[in-house]
Amino acid sequence: MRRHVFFVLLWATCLCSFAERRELTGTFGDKAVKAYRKKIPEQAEGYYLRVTPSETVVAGRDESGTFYGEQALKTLSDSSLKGDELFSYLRKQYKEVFPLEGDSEGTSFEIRDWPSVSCRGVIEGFYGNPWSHEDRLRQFDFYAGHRLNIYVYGPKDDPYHRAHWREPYPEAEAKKLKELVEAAHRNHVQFVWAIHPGGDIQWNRADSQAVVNKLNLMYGLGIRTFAVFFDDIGGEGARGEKQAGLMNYLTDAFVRKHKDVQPLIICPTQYNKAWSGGDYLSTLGTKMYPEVRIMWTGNSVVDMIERDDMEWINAQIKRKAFIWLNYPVNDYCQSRLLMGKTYGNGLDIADLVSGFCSNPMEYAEASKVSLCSIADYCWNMPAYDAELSWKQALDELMPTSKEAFRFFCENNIDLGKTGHGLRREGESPDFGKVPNETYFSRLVTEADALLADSLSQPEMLREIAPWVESMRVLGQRGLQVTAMQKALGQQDSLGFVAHYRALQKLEEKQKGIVSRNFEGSVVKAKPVVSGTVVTPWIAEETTRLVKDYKKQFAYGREFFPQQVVEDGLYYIMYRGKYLTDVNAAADRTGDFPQFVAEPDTINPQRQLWSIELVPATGRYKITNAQDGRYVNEQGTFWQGKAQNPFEAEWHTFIIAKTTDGYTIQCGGRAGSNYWKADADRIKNDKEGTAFQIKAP
Ligand code: LOG
Repeated sequence: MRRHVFFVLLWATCLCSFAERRELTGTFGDKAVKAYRKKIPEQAEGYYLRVTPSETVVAGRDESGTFYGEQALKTLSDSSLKGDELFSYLRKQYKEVFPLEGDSEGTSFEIRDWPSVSCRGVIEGFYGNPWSHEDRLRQFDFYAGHRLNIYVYGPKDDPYHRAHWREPYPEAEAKKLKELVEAAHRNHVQFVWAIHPGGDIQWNRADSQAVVNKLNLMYGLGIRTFAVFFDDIGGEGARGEKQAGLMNYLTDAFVRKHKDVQPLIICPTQYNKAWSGGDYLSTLGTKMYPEVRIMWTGNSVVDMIERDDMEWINAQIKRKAFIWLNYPVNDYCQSRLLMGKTYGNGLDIADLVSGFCSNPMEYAEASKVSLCSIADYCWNMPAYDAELSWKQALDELMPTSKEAFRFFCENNIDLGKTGHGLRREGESPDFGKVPNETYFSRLVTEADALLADSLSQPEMLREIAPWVESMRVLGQRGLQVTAMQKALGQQDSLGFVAHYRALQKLEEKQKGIVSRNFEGSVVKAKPVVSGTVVTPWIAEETTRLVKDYKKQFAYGREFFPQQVVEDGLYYIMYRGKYLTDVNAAADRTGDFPQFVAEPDTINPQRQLWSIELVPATGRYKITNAQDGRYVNEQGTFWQGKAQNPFEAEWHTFIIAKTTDGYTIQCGGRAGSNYWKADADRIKNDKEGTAFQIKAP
């Protein structure tokens, strides 16, 4: 019985507080843990952990291993799990778990744990506002808790990193950096300082020496690992053989002159497959000392990494690439926060990388959602579960408003279309599953809940506040749209217009929300929430409702934005000729409308065109009144052909008013060429012609 009470108390309170319990902590080679020598994993940073009612043992392979072991013990001490629940939890979190026999309560176990990737961490490598000193200090504490062990300092907009790389840091800044380096090392985080000289470097002795001088200064601040970046440059600086020469020179003249400096890291100019070509990569591979680590972002700038990709690059560079993952960085999509799951990287690449770093957002706290998962992934790659890791991160980061934060993150997942092509699935997963009105109300109430909880996680809240406010207004807009739907259903034109005007005010308000609106900010951002799901839905539904309304009512028209061309039937004319569906309903491949001089008195519909704003694209669909065929971007009819059904993305046009008529321009997937009158038909051309669009 006494024993029973002991067990319960044991897990209910802190393990370590029990006088009865023997605690052993040490690192391989220490006397204290000698008895467990054989159980300690071989891998660097690994540890052995043993927990029974009467003892705890932490034995690390090295100091970091002991550090991580102690942390694991601390985490587990707070747990109240036992038996199967405890073991299924442990198996998800640690590499090897062994229950210990003879414990009826099921709370005794051994763990052997070690990292999958030896260098795991973060590269502050984005454009925009660099993290603040406090941001970075908080990051290092966080890395310790998540077993991340490397931080690469390379914010593009730190002048002493890039634009003025030759110049020393002013004293005050140098002092801060020194503080950072110490804080990093205390947390078992390697601090790498990067220089970005490629923009204007001269390949001569003086500039090679300028780099050495700067590295020496940084050495004086306590930095022991260095990187040289050549990304996003052209011209002289981009020459592979010169870069390789410099890296070798720095290795000889600097790295090898110090006993405690680690091998260099380079970010090459061709840092992804899409941008590679010629013999640049193989030059680095053969000419640069093999110990120099080479960074790589994958098949493109922003990409997730898979095994085949690693095999390709490693063969080029004759070493294991050091991954620079451009996620969750949002410097190329600043209106979005990337708060979703971190998924898509292969679970079988650990043996092919020399390191794995994430380039985060300039929002240090918000980035932690993804960094938690990067940490899980790098520590125990084969067992990585993106969904589970994401959920754990959310609970950890906003413990007092878990539900609200989860909902917020669910509505800030995708980045929309960008030149880099990455998309993220699963935004606003419940939209359309619950009644819209319920969803919109929830956008408002969860935003309120988060804003009201600004004290518990003030730094996180400060960063996400503009998006939270935007989410709130988005919900309010949604509620107005819902009210417009109802008003239209009830033929209530006064109500409809009143809600429409309220909606417009909210739109203005939302447009006025700005993030990073402080003095000295390098970039400001206009928050967009659920930019892939709810935001476009509201825009489209509004357009659709207004169009419907205009068909039925005259009241309040002045409040709606005027369309360039109101929906209706028109002649499309060029130099007095009518665009005509000469083979109406022929539906032949390649059939096209032609300009005809005479009005068609027998089939006037052939010369009439329905022009209609399509809410989904905000562009116009142009179809013939006689047979409903649409004109495509080539000025040709294809409707009815199975291989080319109408697609708003391709087949809607921007109509703009000019001094002598209207231009008709492609958009979306169809590019940006214009309709050009060419002899008697329309061609697709860089330059457009002005058409007359006239009501009959
Ligand atoms: C930059 C990086 C930037 C990222 C995303 C590398 C190696 N360099 O296109 O500083 O944050 O893409 O915009 C980059 O990725 N250039």
